[in-house]
Amino acid sequence: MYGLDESGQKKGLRTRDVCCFLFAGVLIFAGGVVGGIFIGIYAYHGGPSGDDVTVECVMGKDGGSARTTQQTTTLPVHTTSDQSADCEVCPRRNPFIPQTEQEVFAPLSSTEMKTVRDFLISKGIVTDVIGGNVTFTSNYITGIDIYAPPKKDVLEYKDRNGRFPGRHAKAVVVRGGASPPDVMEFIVGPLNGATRMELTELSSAGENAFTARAINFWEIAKMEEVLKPIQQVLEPLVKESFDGADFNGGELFWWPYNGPPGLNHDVRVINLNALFNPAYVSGDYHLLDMLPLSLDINTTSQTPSEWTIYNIHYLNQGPYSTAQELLDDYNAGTIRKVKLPAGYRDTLVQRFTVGRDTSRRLRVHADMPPPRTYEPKGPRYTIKGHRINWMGWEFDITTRMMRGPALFDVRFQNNRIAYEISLNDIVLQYGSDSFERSNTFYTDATYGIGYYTGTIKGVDCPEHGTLLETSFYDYYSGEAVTSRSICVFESDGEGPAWRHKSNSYQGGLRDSFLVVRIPGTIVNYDYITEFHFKLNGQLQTKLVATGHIQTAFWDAENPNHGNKNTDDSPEARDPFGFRVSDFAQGLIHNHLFGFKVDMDVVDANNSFEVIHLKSGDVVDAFKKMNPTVSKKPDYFRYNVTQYVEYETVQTESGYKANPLEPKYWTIVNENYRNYWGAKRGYLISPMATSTQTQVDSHPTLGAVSFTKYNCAVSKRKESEQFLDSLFDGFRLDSPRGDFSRILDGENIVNEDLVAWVTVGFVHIPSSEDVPMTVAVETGFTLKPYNFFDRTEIFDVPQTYTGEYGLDESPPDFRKCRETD
Ligand SMILES: *[C@@H]1O[C@H](CO)[C@@H](O)[C@H](O)[C@H]1NC(C)=O
Ligand SMILES: *[C@@H]1O[C@H](CO)[C@@H](O)[C@H](O)[C@H]1NC(C)=O
Ligand SMILES: *[C@@H]1O[C@H](CO)[C@@H](O)[C@H](O)[C@H]1NC(C)=O
Ligand SMILES: *[C@@H]1O[C@H](CO)[C@@H](O)[C@H](O)[C@H]1NC(C)=O
Ligand SMILES: [Cu+2]
Repeated sequence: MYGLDESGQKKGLRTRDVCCFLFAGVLIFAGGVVGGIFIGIYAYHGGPSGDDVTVECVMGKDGGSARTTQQTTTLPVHTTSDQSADCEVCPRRNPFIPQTEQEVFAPLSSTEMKTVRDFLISKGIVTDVIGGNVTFTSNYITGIDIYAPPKKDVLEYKDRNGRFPGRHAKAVVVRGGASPPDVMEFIVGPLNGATRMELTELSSAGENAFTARAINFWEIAKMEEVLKPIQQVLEPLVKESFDGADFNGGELFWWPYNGPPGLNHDVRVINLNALFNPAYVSGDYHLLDMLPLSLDINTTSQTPSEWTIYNIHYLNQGPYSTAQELLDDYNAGTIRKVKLPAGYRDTLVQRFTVGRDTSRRLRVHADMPPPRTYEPKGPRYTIKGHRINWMGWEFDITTRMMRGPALFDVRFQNNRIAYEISLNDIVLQYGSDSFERSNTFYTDATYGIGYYTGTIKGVDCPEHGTLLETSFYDYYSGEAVTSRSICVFESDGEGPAWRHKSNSYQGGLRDSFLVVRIPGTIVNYDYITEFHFKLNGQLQTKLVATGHIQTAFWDAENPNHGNKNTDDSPEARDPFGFRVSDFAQGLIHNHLFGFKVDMDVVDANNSFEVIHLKSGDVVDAFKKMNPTVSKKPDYFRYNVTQYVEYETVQTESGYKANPLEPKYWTIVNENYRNYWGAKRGYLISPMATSTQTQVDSHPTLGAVSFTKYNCAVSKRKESEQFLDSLFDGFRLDSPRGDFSRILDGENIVNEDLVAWVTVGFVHIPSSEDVPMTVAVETGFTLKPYNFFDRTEIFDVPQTYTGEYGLDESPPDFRKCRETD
């Protein structure tokens, strides 16, 4: 297609550089002559800034001939880019269907959040104080989310044309003015005004202590104030140690989100860690330059003047109860010191910047646009509010600021598969050889997972995607923040969903699937939640992590590193990870993502069947099904075989993924059988995943005990809405959301079941995590398992030629220009 200039003359293969020539040469062998010429011409032109050549839909008015040209001619055609502008823009079918009735699950609107806030004010639960006027004795809202009404009411409405159950909200309220002060969650609803709004308390007064609330910036601002005298005392130390930087000069900052260093729920002790953070002025935290100065601050009292500061550590040396004691030792030279080189601070921005490295030459052809996909006839999905229909699939999508994205009422081919598939929490547990980072622990739902603020154009969502609205409550302004952060698009699988090529026929189906993607940021990390709806009834839920890692100060002289003359490179690593920069170590940690998967296979009357994959004695293979088989049948050549054992799990149970003992976790409905008599079911299949790798005695495990299982199944209850509590991260010694409250031995045969699925990965950062961790993913797939009578994919046009069937090709289309 490329290779001739306007006069029809073949361009010579001239090279700008040897590298490019060699690359072209390789491609000539690999890709054939056309590819080679293409590369040659490209090299000659020096990229697309030269004459653009294209054959893309030359004949705009008559798509047919453009198609013929592309398919039949091997002769390169040269047109100008102006001609491609002539060609028609792809028709954009409007996916939206007018939304007439209210939705149960869609994210709350700004008006609804205002309704909730006004209502809580009118009830005297909070005051209308906001922003800078909030104090530690204020009662105020920190979060408002859409809340699902009782399932039976929703099903009555959705399945049997019953009454609209109303839209409901859940509010998280910090009650500094209560006695005792506490944190509470309230349900408010219905918001639609049909009946009187009601208030339901999810906990009793005082049940969730005030000390269990999330850290917010009022507390941070007060801590910064209280720290001023200490900063004053330490000025000579920090200036000498940290390349002349000083807190008071605005060059040093404190990182407040290390998690709770104390186990005691009665007190609130926050660990602060000094860091360089030039981005602080814009409210960002860059955690690649943590410094070895740290302290604990007891913020239990509601009167900041009563806060105490202690456990001051410098290079792991301490604890000092006052800054002066540390300074005295420092000045006396009785402790180890660190001295960053002069000019180090000038390199900070360059250390975390992810702007392109302009000192590097671009890779060959990197200035050409990469491949892209488009929809020749517009989207094949329709959207009504937040309910989406695509190729037999139908579901509601929503997001919640505390817990993140959720699907509700998921159906395929008119069968309900799941009532809810929702992210519930993201857990991170770190390890470090430092006072300040060894305790780092997060349950992200404590702070909120779903603060979505829109997509990055050109990165998050393909141009043909459709964006849907999300919302969260901004407790500083007291108002909702809405953004279009849910990206819906059809993806070209670019390969076979299935294929077969035999002597008598060949056929296949080029895969395509629907993606719902919600990208978000939680301080340093970015988490992208994705749902992939497949043509054959599979539904994949994925969590993708990218962003900046958290580090600890790399202390090159750390005495715990031992003998440097060993071959264990103690100058580059210690038991908690690798050095990744001059003074930074990437810390070992895990990411665990907990989901609620409320399966309704056909209906809500389900059982959990585990299929155990076994290998062993032939007689054993028969034992469970038929105990009378006592001798290996003669027709078995070997006395060992692989086989399966079916187990209907009787009571609530949890399992770990273990490749050495493979299991199929299936949710089945014994009242509905496929044509062959098997219980219709769905399989819960984790992607590559880690498990909870901490020993059970790890102090954080009580707060996140759900992570002990990759798949746990319980009987569904309205009172068991989420897999953990928002507040346990701050009361490690007495968690109230322990998973044993859910797995408490109830019958799970022929019941409404919830599978609590936890997947994740262990992260031992390496130098390639700086400055940016490139996307890693995990997740799980729900797969039809005896749900249909045969492969559920032959009701879409496919490619087929040969005997036994109808010759067919995918739907025809006119070449067109991608929608702008
Ligand atoms: C705080 O309250 C004062 C007095 O009511 C008001 O003028 C001011 O705007 C408030 N500030 C904020 C940030 O809400
Ligand atoms: C923290 O402060 C509270 C209240 O001021 C006090 O009762 C408690 O003993 C302190 N705890 C520690 C560990 O300092
Ligand atoms: C299978 O047979 C072999 C030889 O006959 C014997 O050594 C072995 O123990 C048998 N294995 C089992 C699982 O029965
Ligand atoms: C669920 O199915 C079982 C087995 O058919 C039946 O006995 C039971 O009544 C059903 N439960 C409900 C709530 O429909
Ligand atoms: Cu990580």
